[in-house]
Amino acid sequence: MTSGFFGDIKPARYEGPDSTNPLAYRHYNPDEILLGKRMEEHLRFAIAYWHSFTWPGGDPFGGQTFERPWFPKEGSGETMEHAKLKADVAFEMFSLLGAPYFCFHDADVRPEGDTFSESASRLDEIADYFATKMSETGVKLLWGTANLFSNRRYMAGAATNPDPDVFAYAAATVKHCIDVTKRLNGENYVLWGGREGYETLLNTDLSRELDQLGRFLSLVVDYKHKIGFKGTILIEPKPQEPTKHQYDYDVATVFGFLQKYGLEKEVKVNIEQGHAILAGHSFEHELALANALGIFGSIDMNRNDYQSGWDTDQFPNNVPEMVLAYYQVLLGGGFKTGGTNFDAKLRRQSLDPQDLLIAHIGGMDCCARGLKAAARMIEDKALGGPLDERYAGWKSPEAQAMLSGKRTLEAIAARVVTDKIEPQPKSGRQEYLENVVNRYV
Ligand code: XUL
Ligand code: CO
Repeated sequence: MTSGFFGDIKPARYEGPDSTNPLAYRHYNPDEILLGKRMEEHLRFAIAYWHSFTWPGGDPFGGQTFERPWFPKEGSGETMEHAKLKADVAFEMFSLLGAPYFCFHDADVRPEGDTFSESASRLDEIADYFATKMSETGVKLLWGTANLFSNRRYMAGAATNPDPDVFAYAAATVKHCIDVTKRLNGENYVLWGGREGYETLLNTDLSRELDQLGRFLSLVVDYKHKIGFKGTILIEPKPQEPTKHQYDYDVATVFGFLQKYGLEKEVKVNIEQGHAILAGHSFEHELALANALGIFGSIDMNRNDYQSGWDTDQFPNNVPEMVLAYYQVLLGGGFKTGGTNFDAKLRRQSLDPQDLLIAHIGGMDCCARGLKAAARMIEDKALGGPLDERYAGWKSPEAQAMLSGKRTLEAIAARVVTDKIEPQPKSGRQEYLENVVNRYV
């Protein structure tokens, strides 16, 4: 028995590029093999619970636009019955889409209780409900996380709050959410530092707050090992929203932070497309940097409006950009425990149940197109060949000796004189390479 929310819509199938069926895949073909691996295993799609099932369609100028049978009537609170109906519909959607994973915050899935213990026991009850649905449908948990930003207790931060009681409450919350994530065989645990930042130095001790955040993360890592949680701990960088100065601004900032607290081998990053752009980078820059630093974990896939400068969390639809993103994912060896989580929501006028399906199907298809093109570029060494050529000079024994520390500055200087070295500039061939990429898109 289904909830009936999606009417008689049938599961989305791959129908090939010529299909005009809005509820079919034109590119996402889970069983298609790319670089020796099934497409489903490359992409590891996950659905974000919060945007599709919890967010009511509000914006700063207006409230709820979506009417969902699991939303409480105006003036009344969410009950566990609402939360279970929401779970029923969520799992129906995962199955209709053939999405292998989902992700959730504690606050998305259960009504907040009057006390910490009441909130925790409600989450446990929903986790049991999830466990049954997960075994019925085969849908798995990509990651769990705690919402440490919406409740007013976190307005001045969670781990970085001036009040140690808030630090303790947040620690207890994360401990419980990791327990639940482990119980549901989650493959990662995410920490997005929603309010871990500040508005003004007039009331902020920045150095103390960084130490608090470092301690908090160390506690989380220690606990993970203590309970034998095999998943990856992921930090999700984001600049300037909601606080003016976020401590986890971008990949480079997060790496510096991890190194300072000795955690760079323990924690990886979950990189979100829109957050990368807000930080003044491209998505592929953030991915390439995380690969270079050895901290790449997972991605939140979406897009922002390039004019508004907000984190609008739209569904991705720019294939040329996605090719370059998946190219970096593949170069790094692909996802291990991570995956492609749609941290994306409908526009608030998209009221219909099928809008939810169409949005995800379109996003999954764009990812599949990006991945297919990226895989062909790797097979053909379309960019790898020219790149090898560009750096080929470094293969010479003298160049290797400079790089490995076998030459002093004086020795290098002497050789420039004796060998009469006068470097000859070579073309970077950017336009040629851009044209090469366009052949694959
Ligand atoms: C906020 C954001 C979060 C995290 C999880 O911008 O991306 O939804 O992904 O807390
Ligand atoms: Co995100």
